Amino acid sequence: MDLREIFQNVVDGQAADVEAGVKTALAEGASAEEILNKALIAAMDQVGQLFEEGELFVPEMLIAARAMQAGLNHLKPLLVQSGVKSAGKVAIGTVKGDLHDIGKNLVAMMLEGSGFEVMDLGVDVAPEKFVQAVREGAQVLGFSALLTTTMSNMEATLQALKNAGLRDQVKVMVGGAPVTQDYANKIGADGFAPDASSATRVARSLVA
Ligand code: B1M
Repeated sequence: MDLREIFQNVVDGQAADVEAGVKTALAEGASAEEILNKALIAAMDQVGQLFEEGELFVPEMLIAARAMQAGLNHLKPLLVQSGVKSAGKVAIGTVKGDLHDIGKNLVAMMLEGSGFEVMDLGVDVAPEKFVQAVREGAQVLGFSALLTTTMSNMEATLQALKNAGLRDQVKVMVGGAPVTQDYANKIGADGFAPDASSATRVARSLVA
């Protein structure tokens, strides 16, 4: 099985072919780590690149992310077994009061595809739930918000981290359509990402 075939099927969003390709590659002796790095992660990097260049759009990126996920599902148990080092632990959620989760899910999938261990806290996430995630070992928290009315809950969550004495133990990345770098600076977040592909780069830099 040529790993380039799996790579291309991820880019093209062909989930069933990715799944079949991963199974064949494993049966033929390729290691889970090799498939992850040379096919799945490489393909998602390519998808992110094409998105930034305006060659791919959000629906295609979602479809590619799902195709990658289909392959990843077969590798996960093997990766845990072979002890592949996680890129870091990220807890991500849409902040309190906000039910939009498509962008957050996309960011979570891209992070997972880049080797992060992702705790998805869901939507309408109360500050205390983010605080708890830090206690459970999250190194990076990801706050997503799609409404101008819920963005302020990012600041409230940062305050909850300070109140719990945990602000220094975790990096905070924020994003979502109304969120900007200026806003991230204003509330004292550690990073901002305008889209899912840059979110993986920002998360990598935050744990580096
Ligand atoms: Co809502 N909605 N919505 N909505 N909705 C918007 C956001 C809105 C802009 C529509 C509009 O008026 N033009 C508007 C917000 C206005 C504002 O605040 N300025 C709005 C409104 C008003 C509302 C309601 C209040 C409507 C009502 O009930 N009167 C209501 C609020 C409900 C609530 O949350 N409490 C509501 C409800 C809903 C639905 C439930 C129907 C549905 C959500 C379904 C779901 O998510 N499961 C929905 C939808 C679909 C939208 C639009 C149409 C699409 C959002 C989306 O999924 N985009 C949206 C209009 C629009 O954006 N065109 C709209 C695609 C997604 C891939 O992009 O989420 O931006 P996005 O994510 C990007 C980046 O932002 C970034 O990466 C992603 C991928 O590149 N990103 C991060 C996101 N999170 C990140 C986190 C990071 C880093 C990057 O780090 C942690």
